[in-house]
Formats: sequence, C-alpha cells, structure tokens
Amino acid sequence: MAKHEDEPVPIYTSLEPVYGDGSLLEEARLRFDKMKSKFQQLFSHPPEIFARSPGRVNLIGEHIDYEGYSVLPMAIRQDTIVAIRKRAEDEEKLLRIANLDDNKYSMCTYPADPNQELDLKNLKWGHYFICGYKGYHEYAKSKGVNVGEPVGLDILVDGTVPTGSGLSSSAAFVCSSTIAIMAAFGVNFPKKEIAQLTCECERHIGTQSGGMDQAISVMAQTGFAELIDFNPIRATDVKLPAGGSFVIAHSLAESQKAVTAATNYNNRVVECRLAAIVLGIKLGMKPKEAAYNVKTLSDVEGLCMSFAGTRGSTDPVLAVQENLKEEPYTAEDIEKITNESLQSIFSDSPTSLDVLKAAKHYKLHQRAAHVYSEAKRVHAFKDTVSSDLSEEDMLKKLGDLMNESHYSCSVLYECSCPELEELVKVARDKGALGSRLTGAGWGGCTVSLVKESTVPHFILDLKEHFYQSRIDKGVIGNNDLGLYVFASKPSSGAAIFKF
Ligand code: NG1
Repeated sequence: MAKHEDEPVPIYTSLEPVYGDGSLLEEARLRFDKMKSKFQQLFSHPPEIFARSPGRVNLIGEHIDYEGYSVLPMAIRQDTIVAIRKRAEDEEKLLRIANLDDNKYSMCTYPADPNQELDLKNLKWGHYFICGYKGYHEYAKSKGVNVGEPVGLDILVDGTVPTGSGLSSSAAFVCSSTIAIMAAFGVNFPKKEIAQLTCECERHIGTQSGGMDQAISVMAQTGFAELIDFNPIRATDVKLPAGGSFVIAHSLAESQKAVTAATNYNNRVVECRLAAIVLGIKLGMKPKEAAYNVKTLSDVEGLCMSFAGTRGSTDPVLAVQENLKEEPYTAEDIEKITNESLQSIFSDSPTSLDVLKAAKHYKLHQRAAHVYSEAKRVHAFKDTVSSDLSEEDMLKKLGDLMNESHYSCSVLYECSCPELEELVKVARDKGALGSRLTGAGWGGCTVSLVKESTVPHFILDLKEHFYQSRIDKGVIGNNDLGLYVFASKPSSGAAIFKF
C-alpha cells in the first residue's frame, strides 16, 4: 500500500471527510456558504475549487527543523480556506486576493507574473498567497509541467488560525494557497512533494523557515500527531495516550515573525550555522571547508559524537560544552577562527546579511546546546509514547520532557517572553503535567499537557489566573475566550473540495 505521504492531496465532494459531523460540520457549512456568496458578490462568478490547510501545534522539537532534526507536531482544527477561480484568457491578467474579514484585510491585487519580486519592505497579507503562486510555478517548471501563459486568478480567503500565535497561520495560508492554485491548474502532486515545495516557497516572505509547519499542514492524519523527519521529508503517525489532552493557550503577545526576522527567527538560524562552523573547525575541519560547506548543526553532529565518544559519552552537547565558550562571540572572535569574513560566508543570503547588520554578538554555545538537547527530547517523547509505561507514568514523563523543552527554549534559545513565562507558570501551578511555549515563540501560544478529565477545570483556572485581568482591561472580550484557550485533538491535513 502506498504511504499516505506519497499520495496526492485528497479531493472531496462534501465537507464530512474533513469536518466530521455535529457542530464543526455546521460551522464549516456556514463558512463555505458565506464564502460562496461573497465570492459571487466580489467577482461576479462562483469559485471553481476550494482548498483548506490546517494550523498546527508543535508538541515538542522547537527551532530544530531548520537544523535538519525531527519534530513532533499535530494539526489543529483551525484552518485556512482558499476559494479560487481561474479567470478567462480575455480577462485582465491580475491576481485579486480578497478576504472574508475585509475589515482587517483589504483586497490585494498583484500582476499574474510568477517571476515578480515581493516587496518585503512593504509587507501585505496577500504576499503569502504570492509565495504559493511563485512556488507552484517554480516547482511545476522543474517537473516539466507546461504552465502555459499566465492567466488571472480570483481568490477569496478565510482563516481561523489566530495570527502571530505560533500556530502557523502563515503555513496554513501558504499551503492552502499553493494547493488551490495547483488544483485550479488541474495538477496535484504527492503530499511529501507539496510539503517540500511549500516550505521553500514560504521563504519568499523572508524567513528562513524549516519545513515543520508545511509538512504537518499537508500530511496530517486525523487522530495522530506526526514525527516529521527532513531530508527527505517523511511523516510517521504517533498515537498519543488517550488519558492526556493538549490545551493551547494564547499569551496575548503577538509575535510578528516576518517583521522581527533579522533579530529573532533568522538571527537564530544564523547563530546555529555559525555555531556549526566553529564546532566543525574546532573538531578538525579546515576553516574554509567548514565556512562554506557546513550549513546546520546536524552537519557536524557526527564530529561532536566522535568527540563525545573519546570521553565515553554519546551526547553531542559535551562537544558544545568543551569547544564553544559560554560568553557571546563578537563577529571578530568568529572571523579569527574561520579566517573568512561573516559577510562572505553569508554573501548568498540577503536575509542573513540583514541579521549580521543587526547583531551585536552571537551566543553560539547556548544555541547549539538547545538544538542538540531538543533533538534528543523529540525522540525521547516518541519512545515514551510507544513504551509500555503505565498511562500515569507515561503522561508524567511526557510532561517532564515538555517542561525541559520550555526551559531550553527560554534560557538557552531565548525565544520566550514575559507573557509566555507567566502563562507557563500558571499552567503548571494549576496542574499541567507539562507546559511550554509552542512554535517560534517571542509571543504566541503555550501548549500544556493535562489529564483529559481535568480539562474544563484547567481552562477555568487559566481564565481566572491569567485572562481575567486582561479581560478587565479590555485586551480581549469575555466572550472571545474560546478563541484563545482550547483543548485540541489531532486533526486532518490539507484537502481540496470540488462541489
Ligand atoms: P511558527 O510558530 O509558525 O512561527 C516557526 C517556523 C517553523 C519552526 C518554528 C520553531 C515558519 C513558517 N515556521 O513556526 O518551521 O522553525 O518556528 O520551531 O517559519
């Protein structure tokens, strides 16, 4: 039997396979009906096709996908839906991108040229669609698919994944856009290829993202979290213990990943590469070879393991402890080791050059220690889930691993913020077995593991001890709490609808 990741995105003629029955289905029906009538009203035609792709919560494995290490996310029910119609050849060759929430997102118009450059200094929400548009054309060309002359597209978007929350609204948007475009052009690729292509095309927005979000959004299976491996992308179903539930809670600090890329997300990608280069040189590589060939910490893991082996250990963190100083490195410190300027090492990556401009120093020891230890925790989590521990012990162990992950993100990787710290503390005080920031951090959500039977009580506790003061100050409305705190079961991945 073909593995599900080798199959194309499923095409459904009804909503049930994705939205099940009951209230979720009712909500979905209303959304699709609204989209159909708004589409007709805006573009004077009905949409031809819909594509949807979900957000995700990462259970463990933070900031390691771009270093080549496996991660363990699950899809959530919140998703982005893209309705699309290919415009006739005699219609103007424009991409008109509208949003159901037109108060917040006004219509964006772009030329139909797939080679257009995105103006990153003037970030518009429609840019995420263009990532998919460019990505589809680049990929189709590389596969020898005749894409023909550009034609215009009419597009309407509706997203329920909260933005800037670490739940990957951006990947849900890029994946649903790419899949809608593919479907409009009458092609479909295996899910694992779409996962790879959407990861690459989201980089047009200027973040050097890893592939976790797109992979889970495209390849998720109802009822399972997935262990996602990279190079090549693969997904392995992970059944979570029935007695535990994952509660997602928003810290109400919004993290604007694309805007802060040079000092936050891309900065960490650059620091990891520098840490890998310095480790490579300290462990015997020629400086020039390390400077230009070493891209990620996984590239030098073998050297770190050999080093650890000489001291009777298998832990690559030992090599970090003994070869990278804890004090921050200046650019000059690193250039003395590499004999190459940082500018020339990163000359092929404009977004990395932006990082160099903004950075005062580089914390190589801490970033590498986080990455290697977090990579181990992902496998420990997966092994725990499939072990024969009692459910009680299993949940406790999983919670401990989540707490360790949070500590590492907060102290070594410095991607937390005061609101996330407060929320994690409240969650643990109120009985969470484990609680951690999820996604890129610097704001956004936490994920907490709690016993299934205690979920309603736990949510009430979070309301009382974290949200109430914010409700009183008017930061969020009392009735909106359900948007910011909810328990989530593993949901299904991307789908196409043709009614
Ligand atoms: P979010 O939480 O969606 O910003 C980002 C990256 C992931 C991963 C996590 C940190 C994108 C699209 N996603 O996720 O690849 O690196 O941060 O683990 O940039």
